[in-house]
Amino acid sequence: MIDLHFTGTPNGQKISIALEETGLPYRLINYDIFEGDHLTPAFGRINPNHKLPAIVDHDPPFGGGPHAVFESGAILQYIAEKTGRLLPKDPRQRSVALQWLTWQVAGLGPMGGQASHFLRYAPERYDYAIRRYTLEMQRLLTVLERRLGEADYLAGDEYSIADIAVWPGRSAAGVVNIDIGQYPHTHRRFSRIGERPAVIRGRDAERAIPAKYMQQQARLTPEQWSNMFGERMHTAVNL
Ligand SMILES: N[C@@H](CCC(=O)N[C@@H](CS)C(=O)NCC(=O)O)C(=O)O
Repeated sequence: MIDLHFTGTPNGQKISIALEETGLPYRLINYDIFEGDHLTPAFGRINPNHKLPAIVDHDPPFGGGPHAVFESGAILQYIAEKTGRLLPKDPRQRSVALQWLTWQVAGLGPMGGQASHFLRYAPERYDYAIRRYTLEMQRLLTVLERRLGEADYLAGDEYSIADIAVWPGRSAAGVVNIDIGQYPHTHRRFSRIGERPAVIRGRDAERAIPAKYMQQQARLTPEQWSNMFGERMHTAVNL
């Protein structure tokens, strides 16, 4: 059994989708990050970085007791290696899959996060930051569009953890004023992925993104802001 420490965001849905896709049994443990559920010392022992998602595998393939994994890219790779699925066996395609996975977790994800922060959460308006991160996101989406214009999936012929890493972000694009419809290959490939039963289950019910995380202009109390970006988040790593 795997414990999935989760909040309903694109990063969280990457893992619920991968678990649904592979059929590994898991228990969903839902956190409210506005309320600071992720700042406890107990969660810090699972993820020293105090961010979601994280998993604890109570039956890791290498034995030795429960194993915790944090960072969505590392979790996806762990699930793929544990099950022998969602990563091509062919070494060349496997390398391509890991390149796109890394591109998402190191590029598209963080740039989208910063665009979202400056557009939706910053207490003041910083035009330079909004322009910088929005333009960088558009550039990255153009890179994605070119790839999906030449291949069915990011790794080539096979659906992999690279697609699972990229796909959930499409729901967040709207909140940073980006219309995925402007990227026709991406839109077409994403629509097909969205029809997969495991993808539908992986973002259903308690795995859905709560409306309060999707507000165009987030309204947080001072305590909620502190949990996400301020003193409470910063002191949690010292507890
Ligand atoms: N690089 C991390 C990012 C994790 C992350 O930023 N998680 C967000 C939710 S999507 C979070 O926990 N935010 C809570 C906070 O920053 O206080 C990953 O890919 O797992």
